[in-house]
Amino acid sequence: MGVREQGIVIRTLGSAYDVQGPDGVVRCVLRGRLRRQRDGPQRPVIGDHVEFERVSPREGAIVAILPRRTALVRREPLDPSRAHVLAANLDQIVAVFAAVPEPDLFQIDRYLAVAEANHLLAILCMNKMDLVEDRESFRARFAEYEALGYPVLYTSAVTGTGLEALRERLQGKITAFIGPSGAGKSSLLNALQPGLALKVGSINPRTGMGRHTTTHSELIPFDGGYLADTPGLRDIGVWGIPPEDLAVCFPEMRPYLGQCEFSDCLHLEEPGCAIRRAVARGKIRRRRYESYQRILIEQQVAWGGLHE
Ligand SMILES: Nc1nc2c(ncn2[C@@H]2O[C@H](COP(=O)(O)OP(=O)(O)OP(=O)(O)O)[C@@H](O)[C@H]2O)c(=O)[nH]1
Ligand SMILES: [Mg+2]
Ligand SMILES: [Zn+2]
Repeated sequence: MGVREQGIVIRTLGSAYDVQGPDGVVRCVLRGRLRRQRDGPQRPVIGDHVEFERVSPREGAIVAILPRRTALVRREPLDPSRAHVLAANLDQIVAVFAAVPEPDLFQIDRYLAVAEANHLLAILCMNKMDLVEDRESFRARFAEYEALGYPVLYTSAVTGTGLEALRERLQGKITAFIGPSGAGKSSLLNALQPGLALKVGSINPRTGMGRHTTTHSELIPFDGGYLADTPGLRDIGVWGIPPEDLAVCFPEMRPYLGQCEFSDCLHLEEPGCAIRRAVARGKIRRRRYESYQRILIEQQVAWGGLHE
């Protein structure tokens, strides 16, 4: 047995992992038991604190993953009954969307719900503001998220608009940039950290979508913390919380929880539902409630109808 050292996984490269050790980066493979369950929940992800043993000055093997303080987990799109851990030990996420074409609010709600389900702070970032003509009315459409307590930042990686406000939120924190392909996550990181030179992709002119340029997650030391660039997600789903707890992921619903006639109310068709009453009275936005319903239904489909 060699000497065990500790480090943090900063890059995942298929079967290899770059671990920031006490004296620099060590490229590691997985050893033994960890290797056999490489695709399971115990696969190292960026942000993981690990124990490793060196085989040469710059090469080693990960022998253990230390307990995770937090994990950003989403449902696996191809196998919704499985979890996919994107990053460990994060403090917060920045959910990046392109302002043009205008983002789908239901999609934004899903990202926010995933952050809430993982106990992570969420910041919304509307990027490509240089392409927006009427900025004032654009901003007005996202004011509802500020009212819910989510900071909303308006940025341009091209002109530098909003980067100072973004930078302030990142200081000393471990932050993952997540969002659809082509939203400009890598571009924003490049703009924040000159010299970084992360690869940036083109947009498919027909679909307006990105081309999945970033293929590996990476942690970049930044201002006393770390930034994580991540590959664009085709979709994101809430994982790991039972359907009856989904309403907790909607901050505006929390004041009404525990007030429904039935204690196991899912706030759908049940009589005496305090959430639906709040929607009817305009205390909860109908669109957000619809988001709740959609996510709940997806969750139930994913779990094969948990409540049948
Ligand atoms: N006009 C404009 N274009 C931008 C901005 N930010 C990024 N882009 C462009 O959008 C395209 C995609 O940018 P990326 O940074 O690769 O997007 P990404 O979110 O990292 O995409 P994936 O790695 O595929 O997930 C590139 O052509 C960028 O030049 C912006 O603020 N304004
Ligand atoms: Mg990228
Ligand atoms: Zn209810």
